Amino acid sequence: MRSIWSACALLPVVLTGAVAEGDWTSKVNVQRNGFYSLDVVDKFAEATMTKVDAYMDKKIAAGKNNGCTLETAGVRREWGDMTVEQRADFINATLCLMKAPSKAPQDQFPGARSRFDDFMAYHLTNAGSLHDTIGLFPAHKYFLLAYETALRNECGYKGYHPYMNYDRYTKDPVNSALFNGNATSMGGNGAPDPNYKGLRTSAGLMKSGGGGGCVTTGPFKDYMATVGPGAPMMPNVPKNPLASGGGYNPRCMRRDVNADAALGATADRALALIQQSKDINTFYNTLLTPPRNASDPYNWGIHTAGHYIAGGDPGGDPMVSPGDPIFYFHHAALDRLWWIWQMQDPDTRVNAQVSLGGTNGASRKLDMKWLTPDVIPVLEAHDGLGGHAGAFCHVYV
Ligand SMILES: *[C@@H]1O[C@H](CO)[C@@H](O)[C@H](O)[C@H]1NC(C)=O
Ligand SMILES: *[C@@H]1O[C@H](CO)[C@@H](O)[C@H](O)[C@H]1NC(C)=O
Ligand SMILES: *[C@@H]1O[C@H](CO)[C@@H](O)[C@H](O)[C@H]1NC(C)=O
Ligand SMILES: [Cu+2]
Repeated sequence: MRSIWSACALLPVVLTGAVAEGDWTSKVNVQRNGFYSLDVVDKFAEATMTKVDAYMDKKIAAGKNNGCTLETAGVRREWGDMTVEQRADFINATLCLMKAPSKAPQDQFPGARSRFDDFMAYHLTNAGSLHDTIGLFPAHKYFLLAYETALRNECGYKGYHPYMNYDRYTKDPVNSALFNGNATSMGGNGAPDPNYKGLRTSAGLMKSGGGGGCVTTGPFKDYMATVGPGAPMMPNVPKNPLASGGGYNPRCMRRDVNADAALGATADRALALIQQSKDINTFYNTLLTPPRNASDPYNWGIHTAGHYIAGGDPGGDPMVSPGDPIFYFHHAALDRLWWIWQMQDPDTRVNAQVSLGGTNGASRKLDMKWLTPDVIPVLEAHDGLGGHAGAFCHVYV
């Protein structure tokens, strides 16, 4: 079913009656915010859903879907497509996680004071395996699932994790539903920090968007980042009392909401990444480090671009970036792009592993320690529709 919630949410469903067989929109609840028109990736993703539907029919017939169907799959939506009430529920669950007790080993991470902090602590100490060629996509998929599961099981959240469509934040991000700083946003820009001039990247300087200081508006204005820094990208981030970075280092959350960053992750770029990457190595390389192009001022690569749409500390620190809840919106967005890429040719692409640098992925296991009990073979986290006995069962719309 499709509904434009800004108009009249459930009416069309009641009135439509019979839906054509094989029509995926009868299986997945699509909500769109009329404020945003569909971009080229949204349209491509909708067209891909027909393939996904056929793929799932085959998988179900072969008894390999582990109970996952399009009807039961969790729906991960763009923040702007969620209703204001859904956003409020999500924010409440995030605030709950920020108060829930830590399960990380306190001798190693005296700085981890909450369940939210646990994810920062894990990312800090496992950055290598989370980001190498074999790990990047599946390990972040599992990390996101663990986080979403904590929101649901430990904080009563009924929905699924939102993602951000970068393209919606290229023009006026500080006035968007995501960053406008009101009570149902994910918090505003940081206060201006004259010492923050921007970020040096291999593609040139990403100029400051005018923030860089503490976030003072929205639901997370009182939140304090605790562990880290690990590799700070901002001036004047206080040092952690422990060399490991795991000590207690309470500091405000800083951000630089940056449209120039978002311009490196436009829908055109994302579509080109999906359509022009014929194999997973190309997809990985282009996502992380696109070919140098001196006439392109925003050639950051979509991965870097997404991280610096909010940047700051801890969000812009590659070791402790999950300390800004916006981290998960970015990694859900990357997971969406990977999934759309896989679904163009699921038989060969779902299990395709990056094979650069000689790391052997066949035996890799994902062990998220205090985040989630199950240690799983890495390939189970390649399959978003049935992997790990059906624990992975999501669609992005
Ligand atoms: C969020 O939590 C606050 C305080 O705990 C509560 O007043 C409010 O009703 C909750 N909002 C939603 C949408 O559940
Ligand atoms: C926050 O801003 C968004 C976007 O303008 C709006 O849809 C939403 O209703 C606002 N929330 C509150 C609590 O005012
Ligand atoms: C380089 O960037 C320019 C400006 O954005 C663009 O028009 C051109 O197509 C790019 N070249 C390549 C090879 O991607
Ligand atoms: Cu990461």
